[in-house]
Amino acid sequence: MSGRITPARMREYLRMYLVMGSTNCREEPERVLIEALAGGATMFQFREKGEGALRDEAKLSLARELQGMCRRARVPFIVNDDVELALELDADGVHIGQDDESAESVRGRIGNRILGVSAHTVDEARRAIHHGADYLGIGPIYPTFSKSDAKAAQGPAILHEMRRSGIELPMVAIGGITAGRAEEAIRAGADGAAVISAVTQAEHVRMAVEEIAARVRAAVRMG
Ligand code: TZP
Ligand code: MG
Repeated sequence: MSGRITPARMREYLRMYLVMGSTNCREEPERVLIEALAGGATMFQFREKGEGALRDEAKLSLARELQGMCRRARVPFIVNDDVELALELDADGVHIGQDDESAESVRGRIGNRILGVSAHTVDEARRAIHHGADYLGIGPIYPTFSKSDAKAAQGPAILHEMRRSGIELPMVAIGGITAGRAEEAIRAGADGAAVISAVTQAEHVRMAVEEIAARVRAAVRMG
């Protein structure tokens, strides 16, 4: 990529952002991702975390596999909190939380790759922007079972608050997002939905992605 991603392109990539690792999946993660890409996932985050998560060679090998699928679908492949892995794979970007390496330092290491930062308050959002974030992950918006150390759900009001406070960077809502809740998150100010369980635990992954993407796009058009 030459130069930083534009906010307009970033917003499009955030519409239906699938986040997952092997521990989130009921079947092989490769199968889940194939179906999700067929359903129109617009970006993918490899988040290999929690009990039973793969490490070292096994993690690298799964990451490579999933990255290849994303490349073929022309969907950006983002690595959660592992700059070394992202650089080794030449990934499209990195996502970090507030307890990870600082945004400033990660930006210095990844050049123009996409940088996503989780933020829970307006102050955290401002700092992330100052340090070079391309998008913000805001949540948990609703209660979640997919993150063991998740903070309390803040509801869609936090998205409103960010926008009211002048935060204009592309924002994705995360935490308990389902097709039924996607519209509310977009109306509150998010540009897209980041989803783990509503996709990975779905009976029909492709249909789940299609439905969330359609609801998000309808809400974006109405906004
Ligand atoms: N960050 C905030 S909530 C969350 C992360 C990674 C988990 C989202 O998972 P789900 O299953 O979509 O609630
Ligand atoms: Mg993290």
